[in-house]
Amino acid sequence: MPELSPTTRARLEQALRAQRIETASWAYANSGTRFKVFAQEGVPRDPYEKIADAATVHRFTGVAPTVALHIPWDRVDDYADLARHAKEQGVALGAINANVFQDDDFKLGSVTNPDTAVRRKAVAHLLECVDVMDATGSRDLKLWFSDGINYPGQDDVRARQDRLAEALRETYGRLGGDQRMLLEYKLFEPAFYATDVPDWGTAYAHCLSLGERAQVVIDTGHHAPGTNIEFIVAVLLRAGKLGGFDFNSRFYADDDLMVGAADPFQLFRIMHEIVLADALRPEAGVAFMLDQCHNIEPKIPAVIRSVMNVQEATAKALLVDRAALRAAQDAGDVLAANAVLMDAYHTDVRPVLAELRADAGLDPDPVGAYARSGYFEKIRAERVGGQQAGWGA
Ligand code: RM4
Ligand code: MN
Repeated sequence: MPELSPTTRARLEQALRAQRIETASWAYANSGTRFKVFAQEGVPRDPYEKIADAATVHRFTGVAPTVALHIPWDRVDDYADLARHAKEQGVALGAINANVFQDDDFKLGSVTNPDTAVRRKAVAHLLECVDVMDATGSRDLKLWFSDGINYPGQDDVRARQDRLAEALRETYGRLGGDQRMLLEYKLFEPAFYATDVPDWGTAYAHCLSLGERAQVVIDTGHHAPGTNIEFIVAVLLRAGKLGGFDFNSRFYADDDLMVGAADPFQLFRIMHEIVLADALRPEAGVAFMLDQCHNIEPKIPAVIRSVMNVQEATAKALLVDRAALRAAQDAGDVLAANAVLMDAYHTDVRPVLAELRADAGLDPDPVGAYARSGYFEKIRAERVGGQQAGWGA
């Protein structure tokens, strides 16, 4: 890597120290495909143990101080106690993810179901999630709906949008203080013909009519192949409607693989838009969350690796020479402008990231440090008996 100027190094250091990446409780649990869940040793048996694993990731990376919960997977009797446990472990509870996709009643939809009683049940769950947020001190309610239809004519598409709008409005009205609603979209699956929130445009339209604290969340795995996700990032940032990301990578569908594994260049292009809009700062309100499942690889080191992948893409985006880029763009110099971006992308930022970690009192090699720490041996020995956590599909 070429020697960085002291100003560039300082800029990198400041931005990367401030960056926050939220991990997901379900990433530490057993997961799989509809064909098989391969259980792993040492997997948490309850939300308390998931939080301990998330705290371990934070201990080695220094930039993952919150963990998202999924309700009911992480249901406990006393959420304030869970928040206290998190604090003791050195982390805090992050976004609360609602789950209205695993109940028989929701076969034909949750908040868009034609049956009023089912819709009430779905909304009651969303409101329960806001109660959880009150107890945990979480800022964000993250909503993903599996709702949709499999066959043309199965239900009235516009009526379903009306029902969705009504449910969102009631839930939005229940938010207090600085709590936010993050609405996620997904092209297809489990609904195959028409999903009720299939794309950023639909999510954006609902958020726009709800108000300021309703924002769109981009799950990077939820698009058609070839979708220009960074364009969506730029448009939502411009509109002040980008609430956050669910990061992961995909080769084919919603693969939920480690972020930056399938397409690190795409992750760089996304982070470039973030840096251009000065939206990396936590105050900008863009939540950087991981939404991944580690089906065949060991989970904790996979989450550590994912956090590092986001940091690497961010560091490269921070290295883009913005003055040179602007000059080339203004001059209409297509090749020079593209070269500025590619120069940054091709820079090996791993050495500087290792240095910055060492400066911050961390081990420069988080994956190695985790392996040497004995944490896995400890949880493997301790977590025997009981029921391993899983996502219960
Ligand atoms: C969904 C969506 C949600 C996540 C669940 C596990 O596809 O991405 O964000 O909570 O999966
Ligand atoms: Mn997601």
